[in-house]
Amino acid sequence: NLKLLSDQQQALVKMLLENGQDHLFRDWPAPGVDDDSKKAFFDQLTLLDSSYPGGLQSYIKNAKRLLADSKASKNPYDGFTPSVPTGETLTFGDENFINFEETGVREARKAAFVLVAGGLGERLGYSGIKVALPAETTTGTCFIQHYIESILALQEASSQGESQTPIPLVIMTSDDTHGRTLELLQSNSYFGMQPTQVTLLKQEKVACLEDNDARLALEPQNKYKIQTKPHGHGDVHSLLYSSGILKVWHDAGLKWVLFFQDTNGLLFKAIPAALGVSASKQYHVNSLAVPRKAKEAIGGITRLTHSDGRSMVINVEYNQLDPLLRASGYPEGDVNCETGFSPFPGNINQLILELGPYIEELSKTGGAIQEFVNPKYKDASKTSFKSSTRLECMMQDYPKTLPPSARVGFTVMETWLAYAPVKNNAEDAAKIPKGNPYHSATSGEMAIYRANSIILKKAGVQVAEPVLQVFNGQEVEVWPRITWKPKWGLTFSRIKSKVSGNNSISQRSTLAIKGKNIFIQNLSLDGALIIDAVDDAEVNVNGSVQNKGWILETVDYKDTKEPEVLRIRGFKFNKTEQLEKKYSEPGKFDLKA
Ligand code: UGB
Repeated sequence: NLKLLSDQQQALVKMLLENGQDHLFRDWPAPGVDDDSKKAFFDQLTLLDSSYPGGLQSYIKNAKRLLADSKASKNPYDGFTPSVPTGETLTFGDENFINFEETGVREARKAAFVLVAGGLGERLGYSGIKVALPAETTTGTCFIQHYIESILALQEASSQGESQTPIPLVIMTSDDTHGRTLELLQSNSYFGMQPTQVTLLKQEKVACLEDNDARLALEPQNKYKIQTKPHGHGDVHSLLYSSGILKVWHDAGLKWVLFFQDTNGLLFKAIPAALGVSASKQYHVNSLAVPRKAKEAIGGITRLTHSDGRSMVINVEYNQLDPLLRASGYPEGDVNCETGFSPFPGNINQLILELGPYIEELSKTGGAIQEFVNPKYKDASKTSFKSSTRLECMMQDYPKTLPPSARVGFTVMETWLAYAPVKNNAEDAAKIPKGNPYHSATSGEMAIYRANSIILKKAGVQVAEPVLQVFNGQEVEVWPRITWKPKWGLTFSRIKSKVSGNNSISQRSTLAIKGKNIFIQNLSLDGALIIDAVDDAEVNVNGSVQNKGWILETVDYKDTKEPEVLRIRGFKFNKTEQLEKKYSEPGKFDLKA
């Protein structure tokens, strides 16, 4: 049979046989039978081999080592002592914050963005891809549109009047998300980006393992197919490296790579300042973080110091942080300190890497990230698994291989400003104890209104206090439904420059600002106001707007008559009455209500 194979495939088979994988070929019929299936099998092997740094041989070797460590209950943090790291803590709107924002905007012309969007979001249980989900339903803007418009706004602001250089965006997809992501972009003209500005890199799954000897697992009903599962968001590093795009960016003079996740509608409010911190502190790695309640299900940024002298600032996943602390002289584990928060800031998986040192590191590692394995054993003997397992890796583990000379820092931002992901379905979110973040579509949308309201308050607008309401069993603050396009309010100083005089917004109001040069001057809003304008139109808004507005109504997540995007958030807007103005021509206009 081997004669039918290419040299590369022959070498692969030989390697597999030498590495304890003969079971893969054991039940094969004679040559001439099932040849198409056999060919497909070799194609799959070739793909698995080429998409893992070091190939399948490395995968099997790493798996054997990690499975042996797991069987021996070896703690990956053995020898490490955790301590609270020091980093930059920012307060929105103060002078320091504004300075960092301005630096960040200038640096953005040397930035590239990488969105990891290969995850299906099992916890959320939404039937579509997560980036297609509306971040808020006042305008219906989906996450990917919001992200792209934010990057375009940064691109414009950073060009400072000169011709704009496109900021590149890479989106990591997977088989689960690739087709639908591409289609969403194409059918919406890339939401205003040039198609060449966007690169989709698809991560491949990795082979499943059926036992402690790292034997690759076959599909139960198909002996010509290896079972595969996602390897995790850590794949982004090897994909970027092998695609060659990092070198292209470096040659083009770029300096920063910003990684972000699929459903955080607040993130870009934190990006300019965080990039400013990276540039000012010359951080090779800057992780964005938020204050974190002890035991909250997000990783904690921790300094780990090894008895051999090694030291690193790294994310420790929440399920490992508590046991690590207990084993290291903190008998109570992960507990809140006098601030009411854990002293270990919460990782929001937003990383800013300096491109030069990043490429240097990846050329040593090929982008391989320290992995872990999490087998579900049948019993305490740990000799067999309930179901097959696989190796996994996380993008935030990148600093683990860095030399001690690397400048690894972090930036803590207020949660209301920076972090409101949509990860949990309604039922699970409702079980989260009050006071802890729900991380649901409900809380994610309400967080956007809260952030925008707080920002406008800080800019001098009288914004009514929120009311508490329960949707899908989750109690949330309901602020006026204020939204704006990123090009209107990219940074606090830009927002302040657009707001003047005496302005007030009542709690039941809706305000959607869809244009760039819309100036809010002496507006009293009690109802709904929607303003759209082309970039060359300058609109001055004043007067009193009073109408029935958009009424917030509850939706039961079990009510299948309602669309899924509304059911998962538990509310919808009854658009009863609004003042809606659209300015499609350039010029100077007064909107006098
Ligand atoms: N993702 C991929 O692109 N590929 C994959 O194979 C898997 C995921 P989850 P997770 O912000 O609260 C992370 O599933 O992994 C993308 C951090 O590890 O939403 O449970 C996926 O599309 C944790 O430290 O999160 O937890 C999504 O965009 C904490 O910070 C992203 O990766 C936590 O996020 C994250 O995937 C958090």
